[in-house]
Amino acid sequence: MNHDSKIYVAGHTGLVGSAFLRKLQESGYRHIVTRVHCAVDLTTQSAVEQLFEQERPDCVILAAAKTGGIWANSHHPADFIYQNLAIQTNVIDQAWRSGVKHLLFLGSSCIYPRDCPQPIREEYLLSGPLEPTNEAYALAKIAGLKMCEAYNRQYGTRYLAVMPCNLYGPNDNYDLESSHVIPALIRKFHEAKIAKQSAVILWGTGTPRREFLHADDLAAACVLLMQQETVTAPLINIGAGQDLTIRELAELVRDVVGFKGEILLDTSKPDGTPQKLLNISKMKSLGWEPNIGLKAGLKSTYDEFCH
Ligand code: GFB
Repeated sequence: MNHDSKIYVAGHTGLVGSAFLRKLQESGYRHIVTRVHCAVDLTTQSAVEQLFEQERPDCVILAAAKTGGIWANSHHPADFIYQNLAIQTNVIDQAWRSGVKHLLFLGSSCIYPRDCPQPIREEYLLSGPLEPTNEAYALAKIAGLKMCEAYNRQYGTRYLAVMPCNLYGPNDNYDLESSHVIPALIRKFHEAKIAKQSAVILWGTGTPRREFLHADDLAAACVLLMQQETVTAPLINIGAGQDLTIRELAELVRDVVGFKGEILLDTSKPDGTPQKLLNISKMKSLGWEPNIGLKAGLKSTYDEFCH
């Protein structure tokens, strides 16, 4: 990938895709192609075919996906498996058909078995059962990774599949039913502060551990990967290198927002997987490391939420 490459960023309005746009523009990439969802429905094969015929990109960043937090995943598994399989199948296959050599597919750390050893190495893929709350989404993402591997093997493409830990940052989804935990907590603590409530309710036991990376750190890692053509093994973990409990996260968000009340637990809500800390030594061996600490990242994300 060079500065003259035509790069199609699928999903550019979301948390991850918008971070890619910022990073690519700041790094001097001039030919970026995007389409809003209402212009091209990526679940429709003919629409994707037409887009590739019109634009003929050199590289593709596949950040378009049906995503959501624990509640959305466990209540809408059909949407998660169908939409993700359709989007990625259409985009990956059409990329190959139109001669795209470089593609980067965004997966998720939930592809790994629920109870695998920590920190999770890439080799642990398919070594045990998945976490039930997000099995449908995880299976779609595993299929996307396997599709990249298969096209590389059969057609000599260089399609990479990165597996990030939980992400946060600008342009996240703040809907309390479908969001991930960080945007949910920012919103809950903010609204509780404004309404002078005495407590905020946290789902689950607060004991699960999660690893959080700012979307800008993810985009920087991925652009580096796309530039380093020596990397050919498609599966690569990208994470912060450390995790914390949901209770500790809630205390951090409470402090950032400036809420003075209590944190209560709703243990009727699911915890999900107990821990999913990624081993990021492959990515670090390329000279990358995360730059945005969790507290600083939460502060800037809260500022963006307020404006
Ligand atoms: O971020 P989250 O929804 O997703 O939840 P997962 C992380 C943890 O935070 C869970 C707890 O243990 C939740 O029970 N939590 C506490 C809350 N309060 C809240 C709240 O108000 N909202 C939310 N959403 N959670 C998703 C997967 O798993 O993460 C996807 O379902 C994907 O497949 C994604 O991998 C990154 O980390 O549990």
